[in-house]
Amino acid sequence: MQSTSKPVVIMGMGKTGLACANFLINQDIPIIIMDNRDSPPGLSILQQKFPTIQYITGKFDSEILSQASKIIISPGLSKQQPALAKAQEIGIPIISEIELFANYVNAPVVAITGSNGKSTVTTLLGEMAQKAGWKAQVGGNLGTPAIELLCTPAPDLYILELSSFQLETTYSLNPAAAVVLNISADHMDRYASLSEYVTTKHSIYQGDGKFIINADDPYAIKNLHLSFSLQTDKGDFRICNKNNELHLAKMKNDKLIPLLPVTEMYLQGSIMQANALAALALGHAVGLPLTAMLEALKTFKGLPHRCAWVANKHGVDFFNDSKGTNVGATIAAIQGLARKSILIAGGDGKGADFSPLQDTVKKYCHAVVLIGQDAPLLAQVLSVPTYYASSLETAVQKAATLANSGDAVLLSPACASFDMFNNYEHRGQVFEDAVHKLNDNQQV
Ligand code: UMA
Ligand code: ADP
Repeated sequence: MQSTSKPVVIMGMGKTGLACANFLINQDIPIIIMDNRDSPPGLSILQQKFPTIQYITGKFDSEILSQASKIIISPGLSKQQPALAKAQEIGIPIISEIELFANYVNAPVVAITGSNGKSTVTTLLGEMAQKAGWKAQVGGNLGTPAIELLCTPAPDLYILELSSFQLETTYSLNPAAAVVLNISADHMDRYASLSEYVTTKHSIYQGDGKFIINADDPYAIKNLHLSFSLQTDKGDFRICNKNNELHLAKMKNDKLIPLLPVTEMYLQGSIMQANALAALALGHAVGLPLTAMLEALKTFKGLPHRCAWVANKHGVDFFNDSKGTNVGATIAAIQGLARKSILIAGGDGKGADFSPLQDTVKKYCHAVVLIGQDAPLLAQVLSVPTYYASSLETAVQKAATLANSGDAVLLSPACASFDMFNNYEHRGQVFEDAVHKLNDNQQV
């Protein structure tokens, strides 16, 4: 990117805005940074670090935006902002932080998107690369902005989790391998239709890398380079039955090669098998050795707040799936447990249609305890007994009284957390604390 006298304008002072400011200032590129909140989270850090740059808070200034050399928009902001209309009209490029990264990166990139499983697959692939002795850096929507990864020497491989928000304004990433893990409705408060969301997800397939699809996903684009499936009769990476034991397997020259009995994976269940097959396909596409990848599957312990076991109280297992922030994730979590459960759900539903939850909840959950702003919308579509709780702590206590020995209590909200908590980690921690606080003598 050439230094110009016109500034790059950064919209948003969250993690992304801060990382972009840092990167561009180090490149001696003039910037202006704005946020429409009065006290955005990154403001004091920025002012301390870069006291001389221009900050605008409390609004987006359309005049300044229309004089930018380019605009870097944070993922939490939509391109449809009225303040961007003039800049769009005169053709000022509006790009994501990932596009900025694409302009500078000089090592291969693996790009991972999907409605669910992104963080898990990104982290797992990172562990596979590490086991193989490769230097890999993981980031993106996972937490560390991609552009921040460029501030240290280039690794052998970048592994990026990408959200649909980031993909909206990413045009030239050209990943060496890319996958859409699965698609179920999410962020319906941002997209006009499911098809707009699906198209945005599919835009990860850009450039000349190896593109991987989930052959079980009805929205998947057909006939790309590689596929994975939980079925035994399709997918380059699939499940097979050898000696009455299920294995992860791959197809090579029309022959099926069993790779690892699924029981040897540290994390069990079909969700994790799908994630493992996706990671194997991505690793294969970039040349990671198979033995190292399989070793990683034997030791990968997963991430917190994803169907994580918390405690057993009087025969009832409590699971924290606070990262279950959409309907698809909650269905997968309930099916993955596959046992009688009390579900705790609710929060900010992001405009979702909750009705796909109905059948799975009816099959496995004998009651649901509801929290948060969209609790009534969930109650409307569920056909099992529902109870309202005013806090997550009281929801845990109620669930404990409803559960019988041998049941599970599952926090999998199908909603974002922002109506009641700072983020999903905060919600998961409050849940875990409430579970640990349940009186061991209390009848459950
Ligand atoms: N915001 C404003 N005004 C502004 C700027 C932001 O109100 O001027 C609001 C946004 O609407 C949003 C919040 O501030 O509610 C944060 O937005 P942001 O774009 O500033 O977020 P960052 O701190 O830069 O974090 C972003 C991702 N956040 C979002 O996409 C909302 C983080 O993903 C990501 O880890 C980080 O960049 C590094 O890449 C979080 C997330 O929730 C985990 N992602 C969504 C998801 O996984 O479902 C997509
Ligand atoms: P993401 O980064 O896409 O949000 P995570 O790996 O953080 O995905 O997992 C989020 C939620 O999705 C968890 O609640 C988990 O139980 C569920 N999940 C993980 N992998 C899958 C998958 N392959 N299919 C459906 N749900 C999944």
